[in-house]
Amino acid sequence: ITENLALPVGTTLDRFIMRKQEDFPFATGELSQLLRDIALAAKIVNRAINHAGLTDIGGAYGKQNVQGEDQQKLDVVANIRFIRALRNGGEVCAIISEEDEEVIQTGNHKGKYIVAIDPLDGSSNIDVNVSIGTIFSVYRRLSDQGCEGTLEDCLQRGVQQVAAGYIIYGSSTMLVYTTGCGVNGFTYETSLGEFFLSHPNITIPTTGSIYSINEGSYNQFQPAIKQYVELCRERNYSARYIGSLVADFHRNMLKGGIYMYPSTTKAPNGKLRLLYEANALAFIVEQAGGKASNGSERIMELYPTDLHQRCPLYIGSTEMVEEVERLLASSEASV
Ligand code: P6P
Repeated sequence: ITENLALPVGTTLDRFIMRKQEDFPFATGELSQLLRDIALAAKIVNRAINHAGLTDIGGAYGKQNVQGEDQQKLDVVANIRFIRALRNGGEVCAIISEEDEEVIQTGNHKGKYIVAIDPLDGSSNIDVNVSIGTIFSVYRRLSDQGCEGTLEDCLQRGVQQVAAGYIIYGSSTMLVYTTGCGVNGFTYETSLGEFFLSHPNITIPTTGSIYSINEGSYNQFQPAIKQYVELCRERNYSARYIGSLVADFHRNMLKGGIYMYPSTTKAPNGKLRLLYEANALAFIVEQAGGKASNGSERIMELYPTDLHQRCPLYIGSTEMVEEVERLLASSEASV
């Protein structure tokens, strides 16, 4: 497919999707419609987040999700909004959500696609007005149309993704996504209710001087990770850790850097989930020229066995991720 044709900054998301669809001669428009459905839900969630301080929609919901984490009211609202938009859009037969233990069947048995989504990551930051995000992956179903989505449809490797993206609800709200032909960022203009192309062809610098990791867990890190953190300090890198994956990831995408959520003694497989966090960001970062690893393997080649499985995540500028992989490998070798 032709490389990313330069479209003028300021193109609306709708026009951009339509234009890109023309590049795929056999496209029939379902994926385009799915992306529009996600953008619609993003606008609705954005409005709820912006009013959180003024309505009773902030704070804890009073229940825990499948991860045992306290659900925030906005977690529940975001989950409902994205599921409803995807169900009504008709293109998706099944959804995996961080907020639901089981696969969510949409009833769209003719739907060609599966979506894995973290509807609102970092939501504990809402009440303190820190940027948060939505992360999503799109897969083509493996099973025949005409029936429910299967577990096999949902447990696909990241290399099978047909699209992935995130929405960052920050100082401005942006939708950043890829369909495998580069990464493009759209900024939301609330007065018009439109996303406009603002960051065409995002590429991540091959190296950087920003490292994102929760150094509060330093004593739980493997020796190689402690060694890498020491190196960052010696090199006077900037430590930037917001506690909100999408916000840290987005900054590192634009400026260069590495985000790390390693295996710790408390969380041997790390904290982040493969299906609706690591794989989506891995697809995006690779399309932007970066790298995503679990420390020894490419994230997108990991074989999922559980909807909510976790994996260590090292993601960002290629040279930085590769240095961590080398340190981990030599530490393994010396054991
Ligand atoms: P910790 C938020 O809960 C999240 O999933 C990511 O957004 C964030 O980077 C990470 O967890 C923070 O986890 O253990 O450092 O507080």
